[in-house]
Amino acid sequence: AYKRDEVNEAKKLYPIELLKQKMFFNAKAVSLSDYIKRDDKTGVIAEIKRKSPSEGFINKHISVEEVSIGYMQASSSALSVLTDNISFGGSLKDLEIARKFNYCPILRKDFMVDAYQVYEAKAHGADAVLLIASALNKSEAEDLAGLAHELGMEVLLEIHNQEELDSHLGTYADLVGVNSRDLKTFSTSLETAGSLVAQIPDSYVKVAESGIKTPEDVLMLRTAGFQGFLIGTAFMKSARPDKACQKFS
Ligand code: IGP
Repeated sequence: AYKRDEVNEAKKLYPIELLKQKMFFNAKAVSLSDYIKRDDKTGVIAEIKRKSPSEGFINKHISVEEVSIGYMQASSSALSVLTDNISFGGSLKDLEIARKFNYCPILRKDFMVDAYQVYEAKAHGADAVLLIASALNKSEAEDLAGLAHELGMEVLLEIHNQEELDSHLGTYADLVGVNSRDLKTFSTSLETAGSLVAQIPDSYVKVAESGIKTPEDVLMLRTAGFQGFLIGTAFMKSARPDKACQKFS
């Protein structure tokens, strides 16, 4: 619910007309699904996340510039930047810094509930947005996805179970992410992801999200049918997230 208030505040301070004048608004986006499929990349979407509801503070001392560049030097396919401040300690500033220093697809990771946030994502340099099935009904998800596409961005639709897959499939997503973390209990189970991936049509790029700790996990998930691997905590817990990311390349 705090998202709605946050968005309404932001709209007053920075109306869409102003967002449209920002430099990145008219920049051409880079395709997240293409980069995930490239064979000179690892398929890893490397995440910048300072804290989380399940872990508390993960890493207070990062430089977004250094970490993002290091992630991409480790042959990652893309970056994911948390922009939610209250739960994850991120900001649109983080997104912009990652953008300025990298030519690669960048996912804006936040709880998207309003078209305004899609404009915001584009204006601060994102190439793709995350839409969470559990937070949006199908028609809301379709509206936001339609706008993202209009602005040249791709859409990663996040699901956690069969019901969400059934109710939201057909939403104009480019990628479908299976989140192994149960957002109610915060526990992760990679088996959940493995059993759901077979149900996702091949027209979508399939991304495994959360709880991935080792290169062996990635191999297991790739064998199950995933092409992309969204990894945050396993990298950010390290004093050198970029070095931790290199172990996956
Ligand atoms: C990364 P992990 O377990 O590697 O830190 O997970 C990513 O999947 C997680 O941050 C995430 C997330 C989300 C965060 C997935 N979906 C939705 C906030 C909102």
